[in-house]
Amino acid sequence: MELPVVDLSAERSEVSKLIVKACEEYGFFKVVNHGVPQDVILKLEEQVLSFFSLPLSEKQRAGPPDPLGYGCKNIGFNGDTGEVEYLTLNTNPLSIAQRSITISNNPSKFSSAVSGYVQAVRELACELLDLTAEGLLVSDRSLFSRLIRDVDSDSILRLNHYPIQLDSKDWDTSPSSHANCKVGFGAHSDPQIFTLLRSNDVGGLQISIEDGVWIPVPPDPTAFWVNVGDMLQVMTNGRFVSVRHRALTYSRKSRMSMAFFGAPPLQARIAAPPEMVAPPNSLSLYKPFTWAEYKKTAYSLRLGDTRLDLFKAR
Ligand code: GA4
Repeated sequence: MELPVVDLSAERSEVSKLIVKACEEYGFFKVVNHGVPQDVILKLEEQVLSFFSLPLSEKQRAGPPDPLGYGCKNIGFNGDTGEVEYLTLNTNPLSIAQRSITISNNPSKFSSAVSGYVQAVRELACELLDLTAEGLLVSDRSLFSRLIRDVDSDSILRLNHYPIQLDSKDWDTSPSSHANCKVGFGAHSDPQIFTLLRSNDVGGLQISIEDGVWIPVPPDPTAFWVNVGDMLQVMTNGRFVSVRHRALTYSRKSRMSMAFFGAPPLQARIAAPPEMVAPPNSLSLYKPFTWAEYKKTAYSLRLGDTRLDLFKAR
């Protein structure tokens, strides 16, 4: 199956239409010619690889995932697990600088690699959200991106490492064979607005459009994959659907991914703008709520639970 590809160097109105179509049909698309410099990506990748190659006790200096910090196998607070280790960081520059002290022996180098990446990827997320608003004919074109640009935005960066499976010597490495695969990160949708994901050249990511049918996403280290999150589903009054996805480990090579989760400030009220609640769908599907309320609910549930149902208007 061909997954949608958005070429950001194409004509603006075409791009905005393509994004809307992709978000309606898949809640997912690939972005090429995205403008994030390769050296910004590689600088972070180098730092992340050296972090994950540290002994466990040194990685644990970053603190337990509460939810920010270093985690290994345990996901969230309600018993979910996976074949993954990760580092989750707040994207605020001061917080990055402070955390870096516990993460790296060269904190200023680590901090500058993370900040440079976050700045470039946040900019890309905002550009994509402005194009989304244009494609949806939402009159306030920066309605979505403003939430992520806000100094109090609760956006986070998650660095994932899916280690090689030591018992995988006779595994089939072709992506179509999942005979020996394990779940790296189980099926879920992202709670935030938009997720921008970049990985090394190792596959494992899958998305699901139809219940129980998983589509493998081929790796492309030069591109970004974008997921619609729960908040964008709410703000488009259900026109976009937050995509269910998961990561499997079936390769002899380890997979490394970096995900930027663009989120609103904690106190922001989340609701669809009038254009999205126009006839013939004049009813708002969801009750109004704050991002803090939604996040709290997400953390009280399991990874794969459909939290949006709890916020339905009726
Ligand atoms: C999924 C998307 C992001 O990775 C994340 C995850 C978070 C965590 O790992 O701490 C959650 C998960 C994610 C959704 C439901 C809750 C919260 C684990 C979990 C069981 C950082 C996020 O924001 O939500």
